[in-house]
Amino acid sequence: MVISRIDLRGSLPGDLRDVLPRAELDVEAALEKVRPICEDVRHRGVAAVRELTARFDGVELESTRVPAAAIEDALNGLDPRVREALEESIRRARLVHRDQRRTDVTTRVVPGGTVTERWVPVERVGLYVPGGRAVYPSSVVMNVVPAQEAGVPSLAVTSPAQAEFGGLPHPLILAACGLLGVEEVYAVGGAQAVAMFAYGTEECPRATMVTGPGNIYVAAAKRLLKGVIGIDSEAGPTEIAILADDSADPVHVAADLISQAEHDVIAAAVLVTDSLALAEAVEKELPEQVNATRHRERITEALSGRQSGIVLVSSIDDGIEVVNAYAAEHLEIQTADAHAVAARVRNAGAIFIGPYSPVSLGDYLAGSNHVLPTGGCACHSSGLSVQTFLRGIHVVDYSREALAAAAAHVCALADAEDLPAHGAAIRARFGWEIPS
Ligand code: HSO
Ligand code: ZN
Repeated sequence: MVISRIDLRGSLPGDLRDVLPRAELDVEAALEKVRPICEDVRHRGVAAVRELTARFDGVELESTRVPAAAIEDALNGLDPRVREALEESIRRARLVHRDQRRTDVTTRVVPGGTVTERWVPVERVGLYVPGGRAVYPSSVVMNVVPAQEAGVPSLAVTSPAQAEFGGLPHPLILAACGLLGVEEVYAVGGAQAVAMFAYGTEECPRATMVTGPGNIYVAAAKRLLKGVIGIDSEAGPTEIAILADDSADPVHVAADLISQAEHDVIAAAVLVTDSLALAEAVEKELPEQVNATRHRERITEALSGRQSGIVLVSSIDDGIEVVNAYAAEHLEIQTADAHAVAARVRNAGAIFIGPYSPVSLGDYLAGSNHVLPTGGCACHSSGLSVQTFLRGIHVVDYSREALAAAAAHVCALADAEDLPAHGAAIRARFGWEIPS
């Protein structure tokens, strides 16, 4: 296992993004494949969804909706240890997400003139949960909790039908739905699931928004149908960056890099350090830990891929510049003064401070959300939150006097933009005069 080294000691290049490792995902190429699928669901509804499920998942669905009894059974069959952990994960996530709720704010702009920003949840959310290799009940928690705390009135989950589970989604997914009180679940995956939510079928009412990670076809369908339906940000392969100095423990650093490389052969693990000794110790530690772990092939490929590497810098100041340019999904700070260093980070999906806040904690139990911007999108986007499911509606309320006081300015701007009918809409209320 060889992780590459990028030596940026000396001066940093002008555009750091050119030299930093990063995977590229070609969603565009999948668009042509998903277009006919989405059209089919649009025109033929549930019949198309059933046919596509038979073709792609090898399951003949009687109904696309999962019966309540199946959710109940999954819950009853859930390992008590996992149940307890999921319950605690839900409890902590609720604590954090409940505090994100915003209150309506009314601003008195002028006497008799107010603007209120009213926060209103979207009507109905469809949540996509992947099946196959990545079965993540924790992601069900991370998507459902913010939607529920936002007050979304209607919430449905969909996950691919699995032949090995009698044509139902994976039982862990169903059990997580049961624990979260989600009763509307579908056994539909792929692009057809996104189309099902976007257009609605005889069995599934259309949704206003679809969220959740998925494979490249799910991402392509979301891109294609954006506008027909609201989407969250596109989730790319997971990333961890660690900014560390010689105070960091190489055993922890290696373990944390490996933990996220475990997700996918295209997952990214990047260590940024000013300590050659730490870099060397981590290089030595990585193969030892990788060899001892179950998914060693996948991890080896991820760590030796061009998206991963150890970046050597001459100071932690330079390291901060590097991690800000990289804008990692997850950023760990393992330096002597970790809080002060973290305070200077401007771009990251989530920041994990010090030796006892590893990303794995955040994946499951910190209370923070693990659906975070990838691929450098952390420089302009945030992770999933209650805010994702809310819209701020401006409510404008002016009295006759307050409108009169604004009339001349409105008319001046309307004239300047050659939109006289805009001004007329004001003057019509005052006998066609501009009140002075
Ligand atoms: N690290 C992933 C989330 C996850 N980890 C789910 C384990 N299960 C992306 O943040
Ligand atoms: Zn993870």
